[in-house]
Amino acid sequence: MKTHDYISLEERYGAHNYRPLDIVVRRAKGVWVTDVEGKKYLDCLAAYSAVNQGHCHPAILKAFVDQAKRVTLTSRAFRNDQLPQLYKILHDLTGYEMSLPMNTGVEAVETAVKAARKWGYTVKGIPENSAEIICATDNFHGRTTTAVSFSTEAQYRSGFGPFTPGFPIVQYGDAGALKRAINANTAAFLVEPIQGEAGIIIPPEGYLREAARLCKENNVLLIVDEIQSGLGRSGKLFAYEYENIRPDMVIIGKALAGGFYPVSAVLSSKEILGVFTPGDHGSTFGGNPLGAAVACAALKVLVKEKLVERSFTLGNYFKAKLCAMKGAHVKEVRGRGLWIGVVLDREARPYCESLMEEGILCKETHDTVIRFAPPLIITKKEIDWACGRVKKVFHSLN
Ligand code: IF1
Repeated sequence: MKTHDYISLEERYGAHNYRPLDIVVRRAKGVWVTDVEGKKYLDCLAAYSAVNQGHCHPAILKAFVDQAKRVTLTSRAFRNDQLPQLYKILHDLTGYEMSLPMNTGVEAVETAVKAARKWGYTVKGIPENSAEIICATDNFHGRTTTAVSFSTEAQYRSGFGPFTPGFPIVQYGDAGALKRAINANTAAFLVEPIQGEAGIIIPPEGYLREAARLCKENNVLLIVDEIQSGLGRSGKLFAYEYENIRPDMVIIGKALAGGFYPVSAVLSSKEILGVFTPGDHGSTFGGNPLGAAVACAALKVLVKEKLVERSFTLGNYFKAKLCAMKGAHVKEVRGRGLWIGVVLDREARPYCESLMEEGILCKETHDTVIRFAPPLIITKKEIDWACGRVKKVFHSLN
């Protein structure tokens, strides 16, 4: 079968909730992806940061295969020998006392929401059914009905109501707005330290620090969604480190299992995660031995290959080279680490299509932003190669 055969099958039998670029991937290794025609591409999306360690990383692959041969799923009705090791690695790496494993990112978001609400009722003393969790404009926390209940993007909500109540919205980046929204029923503030889907938006300097201070002052939990920004993408282990804060809860996912498996988690303290008692919350697959073994291996790769440091250094290098291409339609280049948004004064989709023709895979966000977020194992030489192609595309579309 050729590219168009796969596409027509997919269009005929699959729901149309995506409009992908017309490349059909057959295999991938490291930063390189090969389509069914045998053409090679440099991946500058890294599955929205789920493959920070690079595609099919050999060490993670080995852990995956070895564990798959032993035991894959026990359910949480029984214990398994991999999950405790994941707990320990997460604790040692992040300093958080405890964690709670889930599968997809949005499930971990839901977990954090439930923990914050229950903490609000049982610890803070908020009257029943009136806890509020403040969220920010232009947030992206996933696609469940609760997550879209606090979205401000019309398309993500339209047709999906009624919505879950209890999520007031404040302007992202405006600490004064947060201050005004906090009241006696506020259990938490949920925020992305850098907004990915909104277009790689870095909040004003001091915003997160002030938010953390306001939360502390008012006995409100600060929940940071690091599902996309975390685990090295921003050039730090967590993007919140840029403001030297310590959130009460951190939500991680995506790169936690290096793209092999959906593994997410909420990191927090004994006090906060201690609100859950047996039966309160759970998941058939959350904390399964296959996912836990893969996540352990993926975190070890992150440390061993110094991917956080690589992201910081190579991100600055890549960003500087892209900055030098500012011109007629390229208005701004922003980002942290290997997470870079190139802002155009027109539609980014044709640029992504031309880049694909040139062998570079990336994805537009919010119409006018091209995002570059390659696996963190990318080399300087590969960045140079990519920049040559990007320059050519920018010139040809001028
Ligand atoms: C899609 C975006 C990226 C996330 C943050 C939670 C989740 C995500 C900060 C939910 C997921 C996704 C999902 C994916 C596209 C992707 C995305 F453009 F939509 F925003 F990465 F930029 N918090 N992000 O970024 O995690 O449940 O999906 O595991 O197609 O919806 P999930």
